[in-house]
Amino acid sequence: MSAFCEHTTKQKILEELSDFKIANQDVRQLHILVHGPIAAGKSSFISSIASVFKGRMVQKALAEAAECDHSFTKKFSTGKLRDKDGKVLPFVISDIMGLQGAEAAGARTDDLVMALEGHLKSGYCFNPVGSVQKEDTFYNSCPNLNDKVHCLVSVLPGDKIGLMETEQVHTVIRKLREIRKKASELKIPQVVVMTMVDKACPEVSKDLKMIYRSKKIKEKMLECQNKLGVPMNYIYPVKNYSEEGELNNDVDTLLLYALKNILNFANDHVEDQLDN
Ligand SMILES: Nc1nc2c(ncn2[C@@H]2O[C@H](COP(=O)(O)OP(=O)(O)O)[C@@H](O)[C@H]2O)c(=O)[nH]1
Ligand SMILES: [Mg+2]
Repeated sequence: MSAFCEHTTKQKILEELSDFKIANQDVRQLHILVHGPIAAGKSSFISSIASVFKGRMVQKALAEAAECDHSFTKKFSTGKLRDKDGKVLPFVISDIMGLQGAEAAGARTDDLVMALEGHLKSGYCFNPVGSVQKEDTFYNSCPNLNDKVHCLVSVLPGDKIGLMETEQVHTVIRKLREIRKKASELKIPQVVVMTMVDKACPEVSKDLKMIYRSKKIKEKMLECQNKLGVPMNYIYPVKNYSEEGELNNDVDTLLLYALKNILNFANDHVEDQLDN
């Protein structure tokens, strides 16, 4: 199934999600961790999701990871999301600073692994030079299921994937694969959200409903599959809100379709923990 069929209209997904029940009482909110290269559209994805639920545009800066005291670093933040009636949504999405091509720049893979395991508290400042220490105020020494990550989302830019084969790109991809490997060991479900579909294909830019018919988009999704080893059916193409002044049904539908699947996988994961 895909977005834009009769079962997956925006309204149907919103109704489904308004009845959403977390499958494990130990979990207050499902925790989605978003990672990926710098400028892949991670912050935009979070603010776009926030906008869909608010029913109006939410500024990216509000949804984005706050700056730390020292420049260039970002805080690990897991802000609450609310719907248009102010009700807190049953999930949080963590925003982190992007992975960079240089070995010692951007978020550190060991910090991301700490985040997966629930050791990073919201407010932790990423430090490209060293990872979190046990003495740090923002280190959680005994995380419970609620603190852990329940689904890992790799955000990749559809317009750039496969174009640049530089050393930096290889380093970013290697970091992404390392984190995915760790997530697999922890049995955390994983998906890819492929952004910038409007930039990757002019036809899709004109009409988002063309997304599953576009050869270019299919090619880019295959690239994602090959680069990261994620099967095609776990790759969700989306267009984030970037310059729009108001919401658009097709944009919302694609975003909601990706989110619905992410939440179902996260819920399966916490349900599996019931038996442990
Ligand atoms: N055209 C288009 N622009 C996007 C999309 N997603 C993000 N952007 C723009 O790409 C730039 C980087 O996005 P941002 O969310 O800051 O990336 P981050 O570094 O991964 O958090 C911003 O100027 C966004 O407005 C998209 O799907 N389509
Ligand atoms: Mg960002």
